[in-house]
Amino acid sequence: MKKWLCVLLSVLLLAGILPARAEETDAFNWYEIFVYSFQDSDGDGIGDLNGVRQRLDYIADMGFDGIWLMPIMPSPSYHKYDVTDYYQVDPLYGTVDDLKALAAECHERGIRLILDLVVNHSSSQHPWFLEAVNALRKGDTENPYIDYYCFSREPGAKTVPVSGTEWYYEEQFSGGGMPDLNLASPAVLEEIRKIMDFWMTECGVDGFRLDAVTSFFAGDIEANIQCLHTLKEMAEAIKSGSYLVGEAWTSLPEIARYYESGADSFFLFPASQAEGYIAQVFRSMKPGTAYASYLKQVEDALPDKVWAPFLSNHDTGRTVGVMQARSNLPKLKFAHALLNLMGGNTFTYYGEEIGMAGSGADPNKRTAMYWNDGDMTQNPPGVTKAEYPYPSVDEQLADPDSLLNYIRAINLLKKQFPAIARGEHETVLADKELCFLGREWQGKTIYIAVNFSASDALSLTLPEEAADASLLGELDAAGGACQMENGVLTLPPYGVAVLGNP
Ligand SMILES: [Ca+2]
Ligand SMILES: [Ca+2]
Repeated sequence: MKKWLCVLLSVLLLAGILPARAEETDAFNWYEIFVYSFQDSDGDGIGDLNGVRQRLDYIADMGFDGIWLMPIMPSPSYHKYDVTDYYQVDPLYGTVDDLKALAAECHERGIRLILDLVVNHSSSQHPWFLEAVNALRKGDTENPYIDYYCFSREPGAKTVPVSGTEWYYEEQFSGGGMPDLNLASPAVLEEIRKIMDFWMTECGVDGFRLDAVTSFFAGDIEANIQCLHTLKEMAEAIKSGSYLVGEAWTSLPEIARYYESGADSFFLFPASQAEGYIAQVFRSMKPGTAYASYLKQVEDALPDKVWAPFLSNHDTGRTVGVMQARSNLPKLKFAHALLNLMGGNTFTYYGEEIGMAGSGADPNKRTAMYWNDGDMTQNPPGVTKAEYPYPSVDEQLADPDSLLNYIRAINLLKKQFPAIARGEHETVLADKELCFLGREWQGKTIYIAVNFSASDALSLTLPEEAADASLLGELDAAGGACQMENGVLTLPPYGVAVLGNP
């Protein structure tokens, strides 16, 4: 670049006219996609990578700035959490070139793209495993692939016999088709490094969602943390600013320990599902106090960390059921607001933005995206129930009061005020049905006021530190509007106000 242009750009950056590079690549509104059920591009009825690419304008317009694709590598299963080739795209979904094109078009829209990386186990059809088993059957215990898996001569609680031998192999996830990889093996770690290098360097992806990290070394959290530390170092050496988010399906104190690995984020499981923070807030007699208390617990456990809250994912019941909100649109909207106002990197599972239902058997949680009655994929095998309590994407796009447009407004508000996602949290006031929260970021504080009442407007005199703040944005889940008069803020039922000095 010409020197004068560098100087000009630096001046513009300093003057705040151009966004800083770090902000450009930062993403906090993530969207989880099950490719099979999202969008078909070639008429076979099954979603594919080119289908995702066709929907990028929709995803970007919704204010999502990150995409997590559930597994796309070749696999004998419909869910693809058992990989047979770590360097290919399953032909059902397309090709490696399709993935490259998708990554490039994501980046054109300022969207980061991460892939599901499943390395706790492979498929039992993976050539590594086939060769290892073959060698054991021949009595060739020197074969290097034997060390890729956890073989032993002793049966255990999570072992499967290797037929025709006296050996067993470890398998944390039942069924006989997903042997656990030996992550203590330097050769396996080097394989994982090469796999990450391929997808990030060759294909342009920005990082990975790491599946099942608590099972890496089952029951040994220290070993899991060490392994994740190694993976993060590898990822960072391949691509500076890579993003790794781990699936540690466990308690808050254990999740806090996992951050010692240096991996960027871990999903905040305690916020999700029927017993999680958000659902508990709705059950509480003092929802304002309860919400502030959960936020403080998270902040105290994970200081300066980027947590990754979500309401539902492909393994859990969908939010509309969890919140019992099939005929309570304001409640469903407000649940999504409370999730997003937690800060960090929020993950929204596809279809949540239109209130899709799904519970029970896994396939029922992974049904076809409801774009409109004429434009849907087929459902994955095993679906016994596909329910859509709320209208299609196309109908909700046209309705300013829809759930979809409410979630879009949340995402855009967060992009407008990064302090919501990135700021340091402070509870200024927490009352039975009111919260007044501060978020300090880059030397400025914004305030978030929340009315937890489903039926009543509530007023509060702005606390002293926020006395000069003006209303910058709002979210009204139940209709109505926020009002500011003589330092008194009035919030409609389920109302959220963002205040500060512009
Ligand atoms: Ca297709
Ligand atoms: Ca394991």
